[in-house]
Amino acid sequence: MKGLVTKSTGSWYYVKSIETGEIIPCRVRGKFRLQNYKTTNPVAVGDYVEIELEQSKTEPSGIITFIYERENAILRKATKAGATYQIIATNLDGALLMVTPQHPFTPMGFIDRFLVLAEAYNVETTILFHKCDLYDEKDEYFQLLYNIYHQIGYKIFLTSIITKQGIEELKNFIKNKTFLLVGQSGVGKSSLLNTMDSSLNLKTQELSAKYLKGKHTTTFAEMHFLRSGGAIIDTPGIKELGLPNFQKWELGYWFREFIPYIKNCKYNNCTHINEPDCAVIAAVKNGDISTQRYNNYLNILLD
Ligand SMILES: Nc1nc2c(ncn2[C@@H]2O[C@H](COP(=O)(O)OP(=O)(O)OP(=O)(O)O)[C@@H](O)[C@H]2O)c(=O)[nH]1
Ligand SMILES: [Zn+2]
Repeated sequence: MKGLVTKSTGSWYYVKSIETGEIIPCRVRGKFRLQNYKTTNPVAVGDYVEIELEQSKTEPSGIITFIYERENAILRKATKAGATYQIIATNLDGALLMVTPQHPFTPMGFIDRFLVLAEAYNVETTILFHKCDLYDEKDEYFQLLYNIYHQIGYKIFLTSIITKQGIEELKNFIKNKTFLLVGQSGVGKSSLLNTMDSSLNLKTQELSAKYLKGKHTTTFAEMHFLRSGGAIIDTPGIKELGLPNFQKWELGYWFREFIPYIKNCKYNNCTHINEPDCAVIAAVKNGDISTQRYNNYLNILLD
């Protein structure tokens, strides 16, 4: 029976039957696990799988026997040094990165790290400037971020659950697609989902001491189906995003506005740090590439 993995809790996977829509808790066969030794989880939310129902049980449950080929996957390093990865989600049409210039402040470093991760896995990111009821369009930091990311071609929505700005447009955008939803703890992920579909009834946290301590109300990645169509994979308050291991010269290709310049660098393995005749550095100097983006490039490169 074919199904879609909608939630994982470590050892159990919740699989939605394609035919009936029923959700069946499933386990993975031990042997199967070993074949995927490089990742901590063999199956992830977003995977299409074949399952066998277990007849003996009174409660329906199943065993995952096969994973269909993935169109894409976003992984993160399970440990900082190690070569083990955790699959966050698979088969994505895109990612929605929630950003709040304030309450909480979203550092540009956080934004760029996620954008690089998504570029590395070939997943298109759309940026949501959320809680837009809390700042006006003249807010300096908002303007800085908006101008930078708009100019380099990221699609942007301004959203608010208070004024409902952007909500209908976003629902239309999501229709028939599956997106990963990402943002710092307290940015409003659960609230936004509840506003797009009140039947979801997700737990939210009030912006209080609770969030200042960095507690998370969400713990496991889970796919939510919106009544208006499409699906969102909510992620546990992702604190750290380990990038995949990469060659130094590769990173520039994940800063999309660097790409047209890279071919004009003198060395074809240029890392754009201090090489002679580097076209990227020249573009930063004459203002064609944002200094902030370039600094974040260096931060990631020299991590
Ligand atoms: N003013 C304003 N507040 C919002 C908006 N969206 C969410 N909030 C508030 O922001 C706080 C955090 O929202 P949550 O939805 O719990 O945030 P979260 O991203 O799911 O947080 P984690 O579960 O920790 O990852 C809550 O107090 C919400 O009421 C908005 O558009 N405007
Ligand atoms: Zn260069």
